Amino acid sequence: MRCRKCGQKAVINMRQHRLALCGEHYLEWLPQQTERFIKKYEMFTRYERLLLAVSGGKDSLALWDVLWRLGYNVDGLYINLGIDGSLDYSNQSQRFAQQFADERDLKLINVNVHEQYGENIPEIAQRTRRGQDKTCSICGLVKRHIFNQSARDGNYDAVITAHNLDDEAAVLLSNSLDWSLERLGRGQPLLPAGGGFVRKAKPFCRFYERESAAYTLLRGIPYIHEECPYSTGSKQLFFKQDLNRWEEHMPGTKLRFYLNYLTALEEGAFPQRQESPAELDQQRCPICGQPTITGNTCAFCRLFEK
Ligand code: Q46
Ligand code: ZN
Ligand code: ZN
Repeated sequence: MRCRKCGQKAVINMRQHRLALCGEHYLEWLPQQTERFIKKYEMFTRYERLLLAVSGGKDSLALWDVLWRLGYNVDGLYINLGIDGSLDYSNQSQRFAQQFADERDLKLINVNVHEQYGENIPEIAQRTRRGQDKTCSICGLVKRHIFNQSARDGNYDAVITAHNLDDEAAVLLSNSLDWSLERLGRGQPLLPAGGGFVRKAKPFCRFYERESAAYTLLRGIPYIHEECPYSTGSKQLFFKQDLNRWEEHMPGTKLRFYLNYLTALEEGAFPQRQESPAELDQQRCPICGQPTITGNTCAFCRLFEK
């Protein structure tokens, strides 16, 4: 397989685009495409302050590297969840994130869930006696809360996550199987700010997982290779494996599934929230001040009330 641009040996073949590239041209292509998506979905500009959720894994470090090289003003946020497993998972991933930031003189904000709230994720899950998928839903809730809070405290213009196409397609499949119209109504690559929520963007949403992994490897960025021990056997992983099987036989399936969904979203196929920003502003948690759907104590504060 040869690089389409220079004819040298290709290191990656993206069958969904019918495009093979050598290392040098791939390292040019991925940032160019990222810039294209940022502009297409009007995510953010170089004049804004951005906060990126950094996990120490390949996607978030690749995205941080790309945004930094493209000249965006982006700080990182690492949330130490207190997940140890056999590999001291959280502390190890924090070290990779910190090393990345130090080497480029970038700012990384560290939040330790146990130090801040008195319990880490496995302890909360144990106290509330949740199963594995529920541990992930608690973890997601805690991460979203801290992420939004940190962005508001630091006056950031937008928060960024490194969700890739495999993540988005798996969530889409899960929500489609559940016919969860409310969730299907908010799967855009850009969610505007409103009612106490900071603008949220996903610049990697159109890249396959193997593409961000290839970028990290070609750039020689050290990252945590182990997956979180709670991800094994999760529903999300199950959907990803199925989608990969379909992709193998029908290249482009994941991309088509996601892009056609975005078109359907734009055409109004799913209900959008009707409240105005002013109405949403009324709906704040009396304990933490963050937005809630009901206007009562938010799910995060309820988790710690119990
Ligand atoms: S970190 Fe948290 Fe993930 Fe681990 S506990 Fe589940 S949600 S799998 S992205
Ligand atoms: Zn080339
Ligand atoms: Zn609250």
